[in-house]
Amino acid sequence: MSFRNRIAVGVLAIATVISVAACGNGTPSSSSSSSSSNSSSSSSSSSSAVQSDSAGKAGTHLAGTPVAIIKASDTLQWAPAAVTVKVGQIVEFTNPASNSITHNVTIANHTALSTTSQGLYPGAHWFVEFTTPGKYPFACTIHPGMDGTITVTAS
Ligand SMILES: [Cu+2]
Repeated sequence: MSFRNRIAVGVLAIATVISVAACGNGTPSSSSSSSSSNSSSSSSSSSSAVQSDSAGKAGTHLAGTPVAIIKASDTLQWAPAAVTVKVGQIVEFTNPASNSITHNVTIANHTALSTTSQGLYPGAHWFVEFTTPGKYPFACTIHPGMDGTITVTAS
């Protein structure tokens, strides 16, 4: 009688361990596979340091070849100050290494597309790609009057 009870308890205990182990194996493996795909996608975006908002994306590197290059000058101007590109095309801001003044690229109303506090130092590049047509005024906020406009047309 007590021997049978022990067997029953033993079987029950084993069954419980198996079901807990199976459940324990299933949950972490599925969550780790989803979290690893999450971390790989977030690490790839953070390694290229791409910022974005509803109007487009920007960063120190963007995949693709720029179709327009806007240079900052030590005479506190952008050259050219006005460019027209299509949706999906890349605009490059550059401050040639031969310059001595640090500027910044501030896209009006689009903090996410603007340079970080590091600015556009001599030798730096800043790439912007718009996904929404429109007129995008930009400026170097360090130097009043150093501004321009990017016009983005539909592709
Ligand atoms: Cu400037």
